[in-house]
Amino acid sequence: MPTRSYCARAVHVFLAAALLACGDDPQVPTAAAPVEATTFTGRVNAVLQQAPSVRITDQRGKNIKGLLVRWRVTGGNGRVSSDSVRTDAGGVASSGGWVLGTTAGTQTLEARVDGLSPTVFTATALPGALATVALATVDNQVATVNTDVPAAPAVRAEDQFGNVIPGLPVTFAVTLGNGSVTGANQTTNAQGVATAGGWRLGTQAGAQRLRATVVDALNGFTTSVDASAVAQPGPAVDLIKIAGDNQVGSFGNAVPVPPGVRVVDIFGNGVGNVPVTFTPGPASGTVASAQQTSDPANGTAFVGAWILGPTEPRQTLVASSSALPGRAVSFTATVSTSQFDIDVRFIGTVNNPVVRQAFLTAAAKWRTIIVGNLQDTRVVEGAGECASWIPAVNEVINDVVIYARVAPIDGAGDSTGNILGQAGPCAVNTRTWLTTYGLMEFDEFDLNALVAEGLLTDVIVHEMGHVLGIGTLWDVQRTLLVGEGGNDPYFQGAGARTQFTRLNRAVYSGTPVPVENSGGIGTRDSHWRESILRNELMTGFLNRSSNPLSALSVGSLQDLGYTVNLAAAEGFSFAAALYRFPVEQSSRRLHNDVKRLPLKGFDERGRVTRLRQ
Ligand SMILES: [Ca+2]
Ligand SMILES: [Ca+2]
Ligand SMILES: [Ca+2]
Ligand SMILES: [Zn+2]
Repeated sequence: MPTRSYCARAVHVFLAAALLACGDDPQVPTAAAPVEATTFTGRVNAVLQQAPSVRITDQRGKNIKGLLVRWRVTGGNGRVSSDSVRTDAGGVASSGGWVLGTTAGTQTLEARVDGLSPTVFTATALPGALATVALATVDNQVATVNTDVPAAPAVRAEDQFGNVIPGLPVTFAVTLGNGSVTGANQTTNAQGVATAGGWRLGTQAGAQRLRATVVDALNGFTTSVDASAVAQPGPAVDLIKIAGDNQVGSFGNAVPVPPGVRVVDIFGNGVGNVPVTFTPGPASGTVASAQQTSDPANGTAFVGAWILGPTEPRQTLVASSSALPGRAVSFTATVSTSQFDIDVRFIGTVNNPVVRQAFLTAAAKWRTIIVGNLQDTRVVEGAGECASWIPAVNEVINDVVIYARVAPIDGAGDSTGNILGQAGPCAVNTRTWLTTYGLMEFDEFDLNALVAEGLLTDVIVHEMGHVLGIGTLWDVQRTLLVGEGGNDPYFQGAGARTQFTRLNRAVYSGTPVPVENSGGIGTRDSHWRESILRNELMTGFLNRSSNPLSALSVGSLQDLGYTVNLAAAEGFSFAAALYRFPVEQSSRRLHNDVKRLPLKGFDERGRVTRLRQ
C-alpha cells in the first residue's frame, strides 16, 4: 500500500492526529495501552492513589505526542480530573486522578482515542467509613419474660452513602431490663449485617433494651443502635395482698381502704385480665363489686367496697381466682364498737385516692381511741363563717363533722414558716365544750412530699387530733393549760398526767405534762414538748421513723371529756424516744399547724355563743 494513499486515507479517518503527523512520515495512532494497571481498588468518593493513564503509539510503535485522549466514566458515578487531555512527549495521557463514585462495587473508566478501541480501567470501590448502624430486624418485639424475642436482633452497618460495610466487629449488650444476650460478639457479613445469637428478656415485665455497638477501628468510628422489646408477664401463679388488711371499721360501713390483691406470675410481675373474686367470710358483711378482673397495667384488683356485718367483732374477706385454684388470700377487719362518729367532708377537688383514704384511715383510728357517743348539736349558720371555703351548715351533727380540703397555702418546702397543713375546731357543743365541727386544710404544694415520705397518714391523724381539741380546746371553758406563753407551759389534766407518769419512769423531773415552749403561735402551747416527747404523734414535729399516738394523748382526750379506750393507744417508749430521735435530723416541722379560728358554741337547740372572734 503506497504511503501517500494510506496517509490520505488516514487524514480522512483520523483527522486530528493526522494533521500533525502527516507529511512525509505521518504517525497513525495504532495502539493504546495502560501505562500501569487497569484494575484498582479504592474507597468510594475518594481519589484513587494511582491516576489511570494511557500511552498511545503509532504504527511503528513510537509514542505519539499531542494526541487528544478523552476520559469517560462508564460505570459508577465517579469523575476524573482531566476528561480531555493531549498526550505528552512520551505519548502518555493521564486522567489526572479518578475519584470513585459513591456506590460501592465495580466502577469503570475508559480512555478513548478516535480510531482505537477504548482502553477500559476497572476499580473496585470499597465502602467508606462507618456512619450509621440501623436495626435489620423489626423493633419493639414482644415476648414473655425470661424467653427469647422471636427474631434475634440484627444490625446493618453503612457508610454515609448507604453502602453496607462487611467485616466490622459488633457487640450486643443489654442496657435495660435484666435480660441476657447469647452470641454477643459478631462481625458484619457481606451484607453488612451482624446478628446476635439471641436475646433472652429479663424476668421483669416491661420495657427492655439492647444496644449494638459497631466499631470501625480503621477510621476511628464507633456507632451504636438500640433495640427495644416489651416483656410481658408469664402465666398467673399467685395472688398477693397489697392493700386493706387489718383495718378498723364499724358495723354497716365500708372499711376505709378497699382490700386489694395483685395477681402475679412466677417472677412477681403483675398479670392482667385474671378474674378475682372477693368473698366475705362468715358473718363478715357484704361486698360491692365482688367480681373483678386484674388491671392489665399492674395486675391489681380491688373489691368495690367491703361493708362490715353487724355482730362479729373480727370479720374476714377472702380474695380468690378461678384461674388459681387453691390460691386465696384473707383480709381481716376489726369492728369498732365506737359510738363516736366523725364525718369527713371533702370540699373542692380531692382527687388523689391516697389522700382520701388517709383521711378515712385517720378518722377510723380516732374512733378506736374515742369510743363513747358524744352529742347531737343543731348548727345553723351561713357559708364562710369559720373560713371562706366552709359551706353553710344547717343540720343536727352527730358528734363531729370535719371539712377537709387541699389548697395552695404557701408553697412547698420544709423551711421556716412553711405550712404543711392547718386544722382546728370551728364550733363546740356548749354542754360538752367539745368539737361539733372543724376544718383541716393541706397545702397542695407539700402533699406529694408527705406521700413520698410516708408521713401523710401521720400528718392527717395529727391534724385531726387538733380538730378534736388537742392543743385547741385546752383553754376553752377549762384550765388544762398552765403557763401559756412562758418558758415552761404544761398540761395539768389528771388523765394525761397519769399516763405521762406511767411512761416517764423518772426521765423528766419538771412539771408534767411539758407543752411546747418554742416555735410560733400555732406550734407552741398546743403540742407536747418535742425536746421531751420526741416522736409522740402530737408533738409539733413529725419524726421520720414512727409517730405513735400514745396513751399520753389518749389521756389528754379523757381530760377534755371524751370517753376513751386507753387500750387502743399505740406503744410508746419515753426513754427510747428521748435518746433515739435527735430533733433536727429526723423530724419534719409542722409549722404553726394549729389554726386560730373563730370559735362558736352551739347548744342542742342551736343557740349560738361566740367564744372567740
Ligand atoms: Ca354518735
Ligand atoms: Ca407549704
Ligand atoms: Ca416529734
Ligand atoms: Zn400540730
